[in-house]
Amino acid sequence: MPRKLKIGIVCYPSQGGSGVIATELAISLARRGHHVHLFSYARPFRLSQFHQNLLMHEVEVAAYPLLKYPPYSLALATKLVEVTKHCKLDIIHAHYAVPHATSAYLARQLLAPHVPKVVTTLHGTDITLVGADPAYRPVVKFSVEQSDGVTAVSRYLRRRTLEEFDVANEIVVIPNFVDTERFSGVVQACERRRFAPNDEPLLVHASNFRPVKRISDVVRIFARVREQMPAKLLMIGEGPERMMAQQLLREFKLFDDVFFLGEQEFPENIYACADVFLLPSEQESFGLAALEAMSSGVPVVASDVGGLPEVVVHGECGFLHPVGDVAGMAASVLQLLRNPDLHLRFRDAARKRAVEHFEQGKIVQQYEEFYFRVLDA
Ligand code: GMT
Repeated sequence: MPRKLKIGIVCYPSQGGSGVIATELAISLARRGHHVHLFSYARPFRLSQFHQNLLMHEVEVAAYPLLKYPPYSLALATKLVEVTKHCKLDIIHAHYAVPHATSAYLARQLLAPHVPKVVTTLHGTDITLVGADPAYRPVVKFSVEQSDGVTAVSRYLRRRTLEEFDVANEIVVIPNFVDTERFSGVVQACERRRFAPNDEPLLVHASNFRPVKRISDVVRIFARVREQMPAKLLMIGEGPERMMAQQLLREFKLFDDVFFLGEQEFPENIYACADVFLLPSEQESFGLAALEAMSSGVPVVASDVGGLPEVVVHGECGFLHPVGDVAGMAASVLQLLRNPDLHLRFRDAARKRAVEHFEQGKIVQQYEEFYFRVLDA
């Protein structure tokens, strides 16, 4: 009888990669027979139906006039204590260190001596941006070091964490994953004609439209491609830079060639129609959206930063260029669109790499084995 655990998973509910990974991990673990409890301030974006063995605990923050910023991390710690006591959780798995790792530490202190093990998964900006901020840095370092197990989503992020924080504990790399059956590139609902009435090539981008994603580069790459050939651009996601992107497209007189689709619950239906995925980020510890596109058979043109070279193999399933190299990225897009044989080879290679290295079942197994290792330590 395989060992079954009682696991708490903490995450942000947003569409961002860390919330997606945490939710898909919770669903997979529940399907494997573990009892899983998800903690967040709202129902996670990817938790769209009931799953056996999976319970959602919404953290409510009590407001009070004196408190300008209601302390979510304290309310989360309280919820973790309450559920752990009642359900005897074996593990609390915090996704994104800020503030989840700190709340998990606090909960474990309150639960002594019957304590769960705390696992923290580092996702990227919790180390490189937010965590590195002097306002949070010492507490993030402490919380990571107090974790019973620490994972990072890429070798790059493990390296950055050791460099920036000089943490004493071992950091195990467990990469992000993708459901390669769901993101297969073959779906009924592909509506290519709706976006490309004359069968124009379709470029796609997906992100939280924050400055780190360099949305203006996405627009500039598209503008250079459009100078050379017809094409359409699909923009998936929402965020602070959407208005800037729309304004820039009007200046380029390209607004009619772009579809802003907002947050998409089933991005696989969009990727199945796409020809190239663009991700010219300033920083990217992994780039989950690029992996989902690759699994759908879409070659990726991105920046050669962070963990992206661990996901996209340059010249095989996409092209990587220095941050800001809009001309180089546009040239790579045109090379793919003008050479059907090359494009087909890249499509096959992208799908093959996603299946062989990042398939959901294989990676979830690594998390399971890591839990057992932490519990038996
Ligand atoms: O930090 C963000 O911008 C959001 C964060 C998230 O919660 O999605 O993204 C990070 O985690 C993802 C999932 O592991 C990674 O795929 C992203 O590369 C990473 N973002 C950055 O490193 C900028």
